[in-house]
Amino acid sequence: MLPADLVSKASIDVHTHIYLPTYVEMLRKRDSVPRVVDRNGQSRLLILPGKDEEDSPDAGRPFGREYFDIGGKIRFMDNHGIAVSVLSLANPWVDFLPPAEAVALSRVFNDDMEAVCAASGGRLRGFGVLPLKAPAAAAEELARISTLRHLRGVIIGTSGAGNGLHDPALDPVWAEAARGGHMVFVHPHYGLGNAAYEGTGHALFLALGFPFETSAAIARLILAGVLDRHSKLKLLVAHAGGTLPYLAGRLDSCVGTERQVDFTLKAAPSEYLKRMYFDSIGYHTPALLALIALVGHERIMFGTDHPFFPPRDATLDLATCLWPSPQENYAAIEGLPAEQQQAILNANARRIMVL
Ligand code: 5CU
Repeated sequence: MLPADLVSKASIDVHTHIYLPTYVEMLRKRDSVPRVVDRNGQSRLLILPGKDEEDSPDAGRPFGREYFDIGGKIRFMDNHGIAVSVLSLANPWVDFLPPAEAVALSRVFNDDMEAVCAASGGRLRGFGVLPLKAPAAAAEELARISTLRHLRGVIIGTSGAGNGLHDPALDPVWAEAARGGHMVFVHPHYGLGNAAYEGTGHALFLALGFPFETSAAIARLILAGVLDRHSKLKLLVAHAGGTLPYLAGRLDSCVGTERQVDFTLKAAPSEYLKRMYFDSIGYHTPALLALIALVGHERIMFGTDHPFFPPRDATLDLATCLWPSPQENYAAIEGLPAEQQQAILNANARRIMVL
């Protein structure tokens, strides 16, 4: 249960990241992406695919305290009206590590996340991470996570064991997630269609590549029958469902008329989307209206994506200023009826994430 003073009106943020100190230590020791490097007196974070090939001192982005400082996270929450955050390790989690290392470090990061949340006076809960390249060990770790009192499920990327979320090798993970009622937060990292974004910095990779990646991964998971085999699986889909709320009808139509492949699904693809959960990170009321029209407002929970998308103005004090990106997300929610706003900002997360 949340402390009574946190229950009322303030928001609950289910999409907010941190690089835990042990994770940063690992990134600093690496000599290929993902890594943290010191250049021209500044730490820079290189996580996205291809950043090692960028021959520029400006590759990646400035790596400030906002990426790893828990005190800063709490101050950000206070400044932006957030009572409780469900914290997740930021991408690329343990996806890039060899399986044995991923297994060992997942345990370390999950224990660290539990400790950080336990010490937060009720302000933080967390998602764990899974070594998906070792599916049997990942299922075991998921079962162990349910013994960590402040964790509420796991965050995963779209690569799975290396072949996507539609890979049958992941069935032990889905089975344990469904059995234990663990929320699985599906988040992009790799981008899709990246060759088309050359020369646009991070802008189109994040604006288009991220949501395309999520959309394709979730669509393939549905078409592979994962939700027919594991009907109790709880999935939280990042960034307001990517493009799926807009394309759901087209997805149903194209799958329904396909002649070369018989998907033998029990329902139309959009019916499975209606069983999933979504954050509210759409930056635009019409995007949220499309999501609500598809799944109802009861399945949508507020998110900020902090500490990504900091203000551009380098003279601002990030610890005290208002960040435009969460403000844009609040503004999009303000375009909805009052009762839906309250549900998305607070009540849905309390119910769905058992806070
Ligand atoms: O700006 C970015 O690169 C990112 C990222 O890597 N992960 C995320 O969740 N949001 C933005």
